[in-house]
Amino acid sequence: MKEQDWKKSVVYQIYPKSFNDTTGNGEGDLRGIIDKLDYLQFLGVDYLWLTPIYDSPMNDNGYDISNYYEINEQFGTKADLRELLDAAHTRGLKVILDIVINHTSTEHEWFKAARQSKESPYRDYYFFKNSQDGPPTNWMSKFGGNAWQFDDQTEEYYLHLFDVTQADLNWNNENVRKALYKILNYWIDFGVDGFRFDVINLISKGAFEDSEAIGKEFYTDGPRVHEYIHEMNRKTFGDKDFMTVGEMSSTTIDHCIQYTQPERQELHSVFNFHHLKVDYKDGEKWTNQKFDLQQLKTILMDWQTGIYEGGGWNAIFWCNHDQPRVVSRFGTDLDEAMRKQSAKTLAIVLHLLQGTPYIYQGEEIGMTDPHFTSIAQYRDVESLNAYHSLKSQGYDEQEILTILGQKSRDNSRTPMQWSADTHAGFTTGTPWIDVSPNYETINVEAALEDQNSIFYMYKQLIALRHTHDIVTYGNIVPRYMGHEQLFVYERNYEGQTWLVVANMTNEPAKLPEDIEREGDIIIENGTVTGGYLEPYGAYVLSIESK
Ligand code: TEU
Repeated sequence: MKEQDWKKSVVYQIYPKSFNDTTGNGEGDLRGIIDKLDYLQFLGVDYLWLTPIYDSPMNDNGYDISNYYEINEQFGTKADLRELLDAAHTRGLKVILDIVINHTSTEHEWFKAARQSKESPYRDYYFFKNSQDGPPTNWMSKFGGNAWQFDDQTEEYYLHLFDVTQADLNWNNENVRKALYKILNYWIDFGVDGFRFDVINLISKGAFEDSEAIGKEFYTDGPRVHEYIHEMNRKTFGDKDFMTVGEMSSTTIDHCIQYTQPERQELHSVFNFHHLKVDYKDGEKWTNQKFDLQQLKTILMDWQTGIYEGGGWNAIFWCNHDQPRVVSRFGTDLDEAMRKQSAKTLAIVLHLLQGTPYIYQGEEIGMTDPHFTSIAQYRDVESLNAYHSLKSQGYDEQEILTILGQKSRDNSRTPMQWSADTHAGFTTGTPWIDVSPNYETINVEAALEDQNSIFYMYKQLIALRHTHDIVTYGNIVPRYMGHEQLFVYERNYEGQTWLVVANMTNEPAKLPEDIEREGDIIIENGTVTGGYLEPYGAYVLSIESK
């Protein structure tokens, strides 16, 4: 395994269910990942993050774990995972497992025991509360509805911040923490190289009181969250050659500095999602609104400068398995030439930022939203709940499909497009979710054959991070933040300056009179004519430091 500073690494996220199927059952599997390791090594990434592959009833596609020690047979076996780890390590790739320890499936043995009786030793593993006049609090689940479910076996409510089949664990109970650390150490001893911690900033619940909103203030970055994460660090991965990233729901820059300052021994890096809510109308996800570029630039730069100056570490990303495809969201997929141009510019803007970049499967070939036309094509529990909620609010079918078409998590969960063969070469069976109809032109095979493809832009950007310390260690200076089309920033390191200039719109953008135009060209994606940078054009210059 190549030894290199994890801060110079790039992570590739795999959603195994949609990556590559080798059994013909229409769902991706671990052996399918093994078959594509040469492709991932050629792309140049360093880590592979697999979303959950443990035993699960799959109500939330694996984020509802029923046994942390077993691999869901739909993905394969522990022997397959062992072979995957060995084959990845042989190629200099490392593997991160997704670990969901804010909640378990209600099919987990702990929960089944807990709901048997109020005297169960597992009762206090969860939040069961007696309440005579309805749910204990008015908190809302992130998947819709109240966050408390009445359990008629013992006539009490239990807390579920997500789906009703995902019961929140009580981290205040030391036995819960000990049992979870045992799980982490099992997978560390198995040989994995890192963890992605699902909604880890929600594990410390404070008071249980009614909220003016949906209740986030009582459990987001909760009162003991840093204490718990530090303890987890010390009891499991802290002193190992291991990389961790925490998914932080609705968090703050200050907390993320605390989560990632090395001396605090908590996590290596964190994801936040504020930049991916700039197309939410009045903060509401299930709306159809064009994104606000100024907001996007401001949020990204606030987090870049804030975390950098605070000595923390960002995970930087456009897409994941919960988000729409970035080229459809912040670029354009309406015109083939502009799809390629905008996808490359989005890659340039992200990969030259400070932090660890994440590439979500298919992003490297500019996969788009599938633009489903029927609710029957959707699979995601969050999206189906939203459909019924919007229906009950009186929205008509087409309005709802437009909103889902823009925001649904299924947008990124359609099968990986490997070739122009049937089902995009993903499966010889019937895929669990429809393949995007553009697979015959947008696929890995075509991308590898086209030296000007989006794929080779990603490959070039990954290589730049590996070979130029300025990308990893440079500071970041926002420029021309008021420009309505351009996204411009500098990176500075040891007397060197890189200037990133990107036109984030489908119209030519007038360059500021005083912007630097002379320098060594690092990347060129588009031309400047008469002082205008072409639509979705971008360039990166190495210029004299001021
Ligand atoms: O997602 C956390 C989360 O807040 C999600 O609701 C996500 O931000 C939202 O869907 C975006 O609109 C994590 C996992 O990534 C997600 O797949 C799981 O469903 C969720 O936790 C529960 O485990």
